[in-house]
Amino acid sequence: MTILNRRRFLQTGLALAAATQIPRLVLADTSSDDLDYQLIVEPADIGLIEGTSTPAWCFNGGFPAPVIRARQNKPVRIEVVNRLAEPTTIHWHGLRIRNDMDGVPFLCQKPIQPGDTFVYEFTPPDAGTFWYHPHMNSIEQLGKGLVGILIVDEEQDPGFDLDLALAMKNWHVTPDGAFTVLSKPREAARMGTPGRLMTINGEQNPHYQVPAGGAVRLRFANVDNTLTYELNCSDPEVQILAIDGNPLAEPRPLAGYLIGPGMRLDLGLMAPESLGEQVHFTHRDKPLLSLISAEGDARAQRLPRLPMNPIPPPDLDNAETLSFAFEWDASINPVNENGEMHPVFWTINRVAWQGMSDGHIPPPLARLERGKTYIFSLENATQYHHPIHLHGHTFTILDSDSRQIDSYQSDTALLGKYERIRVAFVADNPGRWMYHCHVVDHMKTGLMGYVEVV
Ligand SMILES: [Cu+2]
Repeated sequence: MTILNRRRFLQTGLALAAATQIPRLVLADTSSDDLDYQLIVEPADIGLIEGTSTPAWCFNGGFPAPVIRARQNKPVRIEVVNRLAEPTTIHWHGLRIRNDMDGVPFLCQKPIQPGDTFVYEFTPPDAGTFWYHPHMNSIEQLGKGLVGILIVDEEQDPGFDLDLALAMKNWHVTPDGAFTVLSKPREAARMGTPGRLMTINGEQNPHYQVPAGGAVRLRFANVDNTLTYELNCSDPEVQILAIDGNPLAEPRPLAGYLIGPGMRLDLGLMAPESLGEQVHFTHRDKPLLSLISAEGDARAQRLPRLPMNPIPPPDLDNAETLSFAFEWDASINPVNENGEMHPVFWTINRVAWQGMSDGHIPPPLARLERGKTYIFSLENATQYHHPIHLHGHTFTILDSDSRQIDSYQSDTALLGKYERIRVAFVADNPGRWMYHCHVVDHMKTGLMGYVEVV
């Protein structure tokens, strides 16, 4: 058995494992003090299906993208080099950082032009599982592979024996590895255009070795454009430790949890004691990945607990409620400056997002007073799921009109069919913050806007 040392895993672990297609033991990296990264955004041929090649767009020439590891309350500096033939920006999903580092073109920064570089520098206040992706031409840039996991390590190592980052993506490719159409209007008007090749870290149903009897942390991140995963596990003892980056006060059972696009789930489990025993994860009836108990260094006696993040508690007694209705309306199909029809299907409070450009930024959906608590009442007036994401803030999910929700903290609220969910947060981060559905087909056909904190 190969045991990679911690630093070597950070640099090569996932790429090496993907290339050799063998079961592997990967160790947690919680000791890194090298917090500077360079991300090169570039076209690269990758092998998703054996014997074929897919003309993807990648970070640093491969998939999965480098797992960025930052540390809570420590600055991190990431240089982005754009080697695409079109502009891009990078957004750090779920991080409560300064507005000018949030990576939204025109609203927060100028687009990074082909050949140009931009340095992002921020200090994450919260520990947990986050992710990064462009915020331009999202159907194509995310759909072709520009998605990566960002981990913010706790100030004190919680003490897992193994820590696995798991990027969930359903690729729009044929059996020959060629891309199919990433977005079809007919599908964009419904649940979004689904991919066909279900992968974890770019592999179909991978098998990972875990240290027998060890405490394992699994960081699932749904980096897909469209699909909501329904996650189940063969081990009934598996626990949800954190949702969307934020630890729970008490762990919860997994029980078919729904992970919408943009969302994350940290699970904890004790690996089986007997060598060779397997644990399986599925999406509905489809296999996602398996764990195999192997010899390894298992020191933890039980599942470690995670410290809560310092999210400011909402002041519900003095909160202002704002209502947002997410609706379907295909009657508006504006023509762009080139005379092309741009399909629009979705609206927020009857307004469809028309996009931004240099010198043209539409008005905000709401202006929020800095320091004040807001309750957003999110109403899904459609039969399709919408994972509604707010940038720059972490909200508390309060309740739903159609199911029991135990309150938790999140940046993305998954609205089910005709469901209304209320979320609350302190508008403490000044700037203009995107507020949109994370089904990329929906956000690109109207379901997007922003709020301004002043
Ligand atoms: Cu949506």
